[in-house]
Amino acid sequence: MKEASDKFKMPVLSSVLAKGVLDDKFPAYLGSTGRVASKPGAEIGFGTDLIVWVGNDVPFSIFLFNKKAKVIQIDIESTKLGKRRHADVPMLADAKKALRAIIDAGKEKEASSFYKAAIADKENWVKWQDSFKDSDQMPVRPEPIFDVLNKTASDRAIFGVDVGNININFQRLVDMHDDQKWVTSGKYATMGFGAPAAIAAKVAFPDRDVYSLSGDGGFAMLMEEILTQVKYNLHIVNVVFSNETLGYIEAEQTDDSHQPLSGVDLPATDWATVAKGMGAEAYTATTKAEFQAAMDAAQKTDKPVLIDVKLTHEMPFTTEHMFIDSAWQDQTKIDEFVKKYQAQDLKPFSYFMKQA
Ligand SMILES: Cc1cc2nc3c(=O)[nH]c(=O)nc-3n(C[C@H](O)[C@H](O)[C@H](O)COP(=O)(O)OP(=O)(O)OC[C@H]3O[C@@H](n4cnc5c(N)ncnc54)[C@H](O)[C@@H]3O)c2cc1C
Ligand SMILES: Cc1ncc(C[n+]2csc(CCOP(=O)(O)OP(=O)(O)O)c2C)c(N)n1
Ligand SMILES: [Mg+2]
Repeated sequence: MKEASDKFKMPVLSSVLAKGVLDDKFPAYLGSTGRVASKPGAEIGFGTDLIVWVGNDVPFSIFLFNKKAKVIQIDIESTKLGKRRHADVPMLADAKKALRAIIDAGKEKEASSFYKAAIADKENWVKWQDSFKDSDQMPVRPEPIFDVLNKTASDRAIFGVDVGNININFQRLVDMHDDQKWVTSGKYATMGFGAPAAIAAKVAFPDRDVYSLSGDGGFAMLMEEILTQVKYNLHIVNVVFSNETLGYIEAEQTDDSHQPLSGVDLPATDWATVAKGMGAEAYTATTKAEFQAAMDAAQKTDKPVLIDVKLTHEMPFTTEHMFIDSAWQDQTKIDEFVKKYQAQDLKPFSYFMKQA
């Protein structure tokens, strides 16, 4: 994939589940598109006029890409060809072999304005995200927490990821590299998935460092799995992001259905006490420094560990309803959006196209 991207100067998007297919730091890898996505990923999906679709079965693809784009689709199962949207050139083939043949047959391309703009758009996005790494905003933002996690997790770490805003934050803020692995409940979106997934990972790979990452709602659904971790003496670090809401749904109610919030608030809960009651080691983190101290302590024990991060109630930047482009969007809405997400330093894709 990397070779194809380099040779033909094509930016790469992946499905959410394929995060890790390339190192996140590869400049032309823009992440995913949709709601669980990066800003450049979501923009490029709509900006492209050619998609080479490699082993991808994303259910809502039709909504995430330029409907007029031409599609070359490679899939190993014939039932997948044209399943999600029309394919102009369907190829029934193994992705690796097909890409190899395409790379060998094709001529190297010069970098187009589109390619250059995509890379600049990603740089702008990464820089913007990085600007919050040492934020002392209280309650803490996700960026400082993921900065510690990125620096602490080994090159062979495994992450069991729950369902909720953790999908968005994990997608954007974890720099997958080397032999790291991760899993979430893709098509079924089953909350409560994180802790049992981490147990499965630790049993299958006992010599690797394993993390479960969950929201407070998702963790509440299967928190008794801490008992299993204690019973079988599994050294798993369970991070619970407590924002006292079913945040992913709160954001949908605000942005999609524009309704008064309904049934999303969760009571403040002391997850560290809950976990200690079950026999795990547990910590509460309200700042980056406290999270770092808890992660350091977690490296020094063989027991299961829980870290309850008291996270901001602010929702992640939405890629589905962005108002950032004054060329065609209402300035009042842009001002409101930019203020809400502290997005003053983010520029729209059209800006980078003009520069390229
Ligand atoms: C809360 C939540 C929100 C989500 N939001 C998004 C979102 O915004 N955007 C998004 O992209 N996803 C999102 N997802 C994930 C989404 O629901 C799907 O699970 C995911 O996109 C499917 O990924 P996939 O197509 O790579 O994998 P799969 O569904 O496993 O499909 C793999 C495809 O590859 C083919 N294949 C396998 N092996 C080969 C081979 N050797 N050669 C060629 N073809 C092969 C298969 O036949 C199949 O068609 C979300 C999930 C959750 C939990
Ligand atoms: C079993 C189950 N019930 C409901 C949902 C719908 N749903 C998706 S995300 C979400 C909220 C997740 O809340 P939380 O775990 O607190 O994470 P947050 O988004 O607040 O970080 C809900 C209710 C689901 N995916 N699975
Ligand atoms: Mg929550």
